[in-house]
Amino acid sequence: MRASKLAVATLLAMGCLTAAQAADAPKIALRASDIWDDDYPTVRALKNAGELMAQRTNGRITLKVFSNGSLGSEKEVLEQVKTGSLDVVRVNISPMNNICPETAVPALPFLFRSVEHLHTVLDSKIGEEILKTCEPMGYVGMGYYDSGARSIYAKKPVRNLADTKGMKIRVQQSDLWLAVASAMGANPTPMPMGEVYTALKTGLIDAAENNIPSYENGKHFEAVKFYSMTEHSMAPEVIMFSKKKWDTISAGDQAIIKQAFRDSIPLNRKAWAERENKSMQVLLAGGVTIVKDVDKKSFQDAMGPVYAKFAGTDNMKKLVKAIQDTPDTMSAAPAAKPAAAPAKPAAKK
Ligand code: GTR
Repeated sequence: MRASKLAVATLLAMGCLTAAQAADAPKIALRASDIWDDDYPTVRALKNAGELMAQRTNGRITLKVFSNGSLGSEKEVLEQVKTGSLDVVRVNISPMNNICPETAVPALPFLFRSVEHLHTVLDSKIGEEILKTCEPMGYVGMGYYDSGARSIYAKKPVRNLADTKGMKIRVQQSDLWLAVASAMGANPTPMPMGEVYTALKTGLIDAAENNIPSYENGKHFEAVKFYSMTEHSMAPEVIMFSKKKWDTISAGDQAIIKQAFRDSIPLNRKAWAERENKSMQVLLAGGVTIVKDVDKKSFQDAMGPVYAKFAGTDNMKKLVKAIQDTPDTMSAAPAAKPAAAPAKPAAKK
């Protein structure tokens, strides 16, 4: 199929294609997976990326998004992306932790100081460097989407470290998360997101931890009614492209695809902020108690072993320090004085 004159002109202007390449450019029909429904901010953003690709190539490159986990759990679809039977996944960064260890860094407890700090780091070369470490494992990182801060929800309020002692808590399928929950004195049970609702309902687990929209959209609030603002991690979402597929795509088309994902990030961030508010209203109307008087320091002080184990190598230490030294906003970056890094990493939403 031939690209339209406009699309060709855009590609040529972007320096992506030679005229000969543009005339012969192949049709590319990509497939992506997400566990959430069509209204969720990650899915809306993936669809936006697809629209941008299609617009910019006059429909030559398309992206079909399979929502609602119809292609499998995050661990399963990551496997499909590795073998090349699926092109793109949007997952939380945590299921990547055991695949490429540097991805544990942005999931580390109490690392980011604010949403602005998180965005500044992810948009910087640190964010890019972390994604790059996944390429040898078969995943080309397209960028990050928002996921807010994760907090603990249970049948009872959690106000300090003593409250999580012995608690059976669901964690994501990542060694980092086993360590985080163990450092809280809890008994971690790793399982895919799709099994958490039933596990809470049947009492297989006492608690789980996630951001507000996941607690709401997963209907977990119907099973356990106390959401305690531990805000212990801001593990972001990631978009991963199959390296196997990527290597079959021309450099020009790669640039168009990556740019489309990048350009979908603002929509995601806006939709995320709105969704957090909307989900909070649903929770309050659903009888949830939001526990705000949480002694976060008691949790933060317990995370030493997690940092020792997951940020122990020179490279990981360097990444953690670079993140702590990153100012909250880019406009603060040129200041001669480096951002005051907290003695211990602190998370505040
Ligand atoms: C959510 C994330 C999902 C999934 C889930 C989990 O915040 O959006 O992709 O990773 O957490 O805890 O499994």
